Amino acid sequence: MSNPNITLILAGIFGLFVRCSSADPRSAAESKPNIVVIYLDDLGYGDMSAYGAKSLKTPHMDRLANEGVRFTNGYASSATCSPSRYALLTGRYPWRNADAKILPGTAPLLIGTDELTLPKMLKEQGYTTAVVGKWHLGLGDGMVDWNQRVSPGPNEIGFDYSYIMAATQDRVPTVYLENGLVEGLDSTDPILVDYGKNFEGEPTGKDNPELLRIRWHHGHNNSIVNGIPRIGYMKGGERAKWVDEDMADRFLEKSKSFIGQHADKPFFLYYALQQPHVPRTPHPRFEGSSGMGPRGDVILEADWCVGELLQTLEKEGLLENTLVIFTSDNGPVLNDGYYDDAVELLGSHKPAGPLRGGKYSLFEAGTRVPFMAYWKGTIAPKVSGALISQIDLLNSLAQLAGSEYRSEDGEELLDVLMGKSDQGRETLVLEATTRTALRHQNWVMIPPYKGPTINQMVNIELGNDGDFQLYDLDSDIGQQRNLASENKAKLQEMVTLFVSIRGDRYLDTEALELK
Ligand code: NG6
Ligand code: CA
Repeated sequence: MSNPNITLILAGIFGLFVRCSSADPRSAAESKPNIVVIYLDDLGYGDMSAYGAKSLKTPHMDRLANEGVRFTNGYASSATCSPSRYALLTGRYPWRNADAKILPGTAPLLIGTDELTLPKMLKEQGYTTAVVGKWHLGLGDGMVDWNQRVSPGPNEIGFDYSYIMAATQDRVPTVYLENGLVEGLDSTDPILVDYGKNFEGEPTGKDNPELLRIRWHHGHNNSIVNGIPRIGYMKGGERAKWVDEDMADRFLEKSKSFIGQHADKPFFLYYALQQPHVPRTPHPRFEGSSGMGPRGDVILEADWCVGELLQTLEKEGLLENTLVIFTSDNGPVLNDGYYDDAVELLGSHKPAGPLRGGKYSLFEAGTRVPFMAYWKGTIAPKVSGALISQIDLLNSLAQLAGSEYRSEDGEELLDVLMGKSDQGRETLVLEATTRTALRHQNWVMIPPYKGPTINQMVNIELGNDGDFQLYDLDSDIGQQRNLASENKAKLQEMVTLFVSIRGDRYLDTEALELK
């Protein structure tokens, strides 16, 4: 054995052996389940039949709910979109980031390229990662030239593949970006975007009502694209503009092909559907399908998309090796700025179910949303009352993927997600448009907030009150009985806990002093 060549060869063979065994991150990764997060936009707690809707039938979403774990205390971290998405991807409370508010289409990327993210964590564990759908987390540095590659964006915070709309369906630019490049861009017709002022000679929703096929109710009166007035001004990019009615099919197609291309290795797909956010533009196949107008129709369209996605997983033989999580970024709203009959044709449907409030609200309907975990053959059907937030997904999925990364605010709730434990969170800070409240066990405390009690435009109770509010959700899920003056001891306990989490910045504000 003194021959140095033989020693080298043996060392090489031994090295190969070690690499092929459990130390090889690739082979370890290959046994990991795929992860799909299906994220709806403004779907309410009561919008699915599995959560009690009677006049909407959502069989595909229901399949996830009825054959998986259906959470009754599952929360988005905020009652609006960008903050919830920020928390979903970083595991951090959005109120820690002062910029985590509803973003214009020109906002810079909200997540630092050096921050820990869900896709980054999974990528390190051997996953191929993709986001398809609504982004709304800002792009670039705030001075984006839409005619060049837009960066940093999803690809710079951990996604191998991205196919997104930059902000929302009601905000410009109304184009898709694939890996940072506007799809279908014609260099002779460059895209210009401005949220401050219009481009000379361009029609607007405000001044050109004759060009509109959907009328605006509040806001949404800037540039007109496809006969729909939007938020923000845009010029150029004619060929690249999306067709609103095709958006659902487009996102589905991209998701399916990503799955098809990565069926043999672990993947993470963040499928962020645009429904039922405004403007509600169902494909003609779904027009009139709900009898509830466009809002109901796009929920049925989204349900169909979920069915198609599941069928793709099934066809690829992946259903038994894929954890599917389904949830929504915030609660429901009917009139969110367009005349689309959402209020008029609602009938007896209750988008928030038994909950009070809606999108933008600190009451429960703002953040408590449908939340399900489905994994054929691994997760047994169950209804779980455990308290869980989207903020916990990063840490819980890190447990699943074998990563040691943990975010600051998330908890490790893999067993809860898998239906093996009912020990969810004890405490959760709720957020709505930068206001915060506290849920602890079955109690909710909302500190005093000035400001309107109702947003008259959307007709939603915001949760504001000059006094403290305290609710016992066990006996009063609809938050009808404020127990703050009756149960001072519990109120004090909740305020103390709230301040211990939110820091002492509220301690010296008059509003938070107990009366
Ligand atoms: C609001 C818009 C609303 C919606 C929301 C964002 C107006 C008057 N209202 O400012 O229509 O776009 O922002 O929704 O412009 S979210 O789900 O993306 O948070
Ligand atoms: Ca939303």
